[in-house]
Amino acid sequence: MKWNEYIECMDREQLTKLQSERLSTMVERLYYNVPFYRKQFQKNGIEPGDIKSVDQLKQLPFTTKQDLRDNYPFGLFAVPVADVVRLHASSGTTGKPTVVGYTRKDLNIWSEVMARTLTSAGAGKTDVLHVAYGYGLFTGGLGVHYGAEKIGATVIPMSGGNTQRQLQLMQDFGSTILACTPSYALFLAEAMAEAGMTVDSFKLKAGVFGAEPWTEEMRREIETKLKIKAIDIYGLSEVIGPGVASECMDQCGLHVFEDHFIPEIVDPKTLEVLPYGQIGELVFTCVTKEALPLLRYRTRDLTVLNVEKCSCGRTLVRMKKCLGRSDDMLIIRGVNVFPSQIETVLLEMNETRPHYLLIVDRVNNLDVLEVWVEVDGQLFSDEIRKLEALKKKIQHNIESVLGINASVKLVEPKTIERSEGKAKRVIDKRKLM
Ligand code: DLL
Repeated sequence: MKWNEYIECMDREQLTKLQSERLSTMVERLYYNVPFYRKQFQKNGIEPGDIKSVDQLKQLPFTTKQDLRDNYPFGLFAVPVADVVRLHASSGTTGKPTVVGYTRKDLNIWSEVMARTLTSAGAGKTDVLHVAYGYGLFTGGLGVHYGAEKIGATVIPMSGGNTQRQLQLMQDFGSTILACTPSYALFLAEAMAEAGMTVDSFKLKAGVFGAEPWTEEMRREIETKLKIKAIDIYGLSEVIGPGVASECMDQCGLHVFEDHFIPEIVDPKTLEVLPYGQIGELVFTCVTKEALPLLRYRTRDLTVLNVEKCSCGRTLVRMKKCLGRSDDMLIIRGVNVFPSQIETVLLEMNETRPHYLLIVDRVNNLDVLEVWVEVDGQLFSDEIRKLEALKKKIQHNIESVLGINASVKLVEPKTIERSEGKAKRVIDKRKLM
């Protein structure tokens, strides 16, 4: 089943034409409405009206997370804030979050692409959709929610946490589709077994999992343990949230909703555009959004595009499961974490030395973060109470800035290995790629 067969199976020539028309209008809008882009266009000698086709995308400037940060909070909006009906936010590279805005029309686009996503995972009007993605500034919960309502499914807005209650309601309400991060899906499966519940007492048939990298092995494990079809869904706040690309039931790549978000693959070092089939950094240009239509936004996600028609009949280009990142962002329990954010927290406290190490692991299918920090040797000869207090303070500050729970280990000077080149700040034991 397809939600929008006309678009999803469109002849590519016709699709390119549609993209070109939309891009051309968008460039003109940005020229007049966003000073940041106007300046860039002028610098590159681009006049409104110059861009007429997607082939000219490469003439346009890139946009990065840093640009969003420099224009925090609303500087890149292309409409007055009064026309924005919703804000969401995700982690920035340091203290300030990345803020994204939606007009009413943007929310409609979002529901449309999420309706396509859920339909391609086999969901429909008769399904009961259990949403365990977080509701709030994170785009996961509300993004799935609106798409699910659009297709007429029965939505359970659970949000995260309280695993026992999640399982109980899933069982009582006869949920058929589960929406959460893949690691939480595995955690639920395990909790189910521990609670003595059998998977056959549930009605689950599929899950839409994303927001963090996961492997084919994890997919197999989820599918076996929960007896469902596990569908990979991809998105990022800056582009719209979930609903940028989604697998179909054939599970051979994620269809990019490129009538709204035009993808390119570039070499992350030279920024040169790479042909289909080559691995590189995924870049998106939004051609229909009103509030925050970014041009050539560098996602930092590494993948490959495949333009061959899918066995499901869709002609939309497919991206491979994400293969890694071209920066150091980690995703811990669905939260985007940059090592630099933790560094800022530590340095601002002025009570530790500038040497730290982040150790990320997965225990019982849940991510855990341990932060090792060097402190003055003197502290170790002081009362243990002082050490404990400092540990708690660091933990608290990390939690209040990043919203994640880290366990902190204070260590003596020189415990953390020094490197001659780039400092190694992260040990990720999860093997997600
Ligand atoms: O994670 C949006 C989302 C919510 C997607 C729910 C899917 C489901 P952000 O918090 O802005 O948005 O994080 C975006 O998460 O650049 C990727 O690095 C990573 N990511 C998202 N989906 C996947 C996926 C949401 N399916 C960042 N596989 C992106 C691997 C993913 N990584």
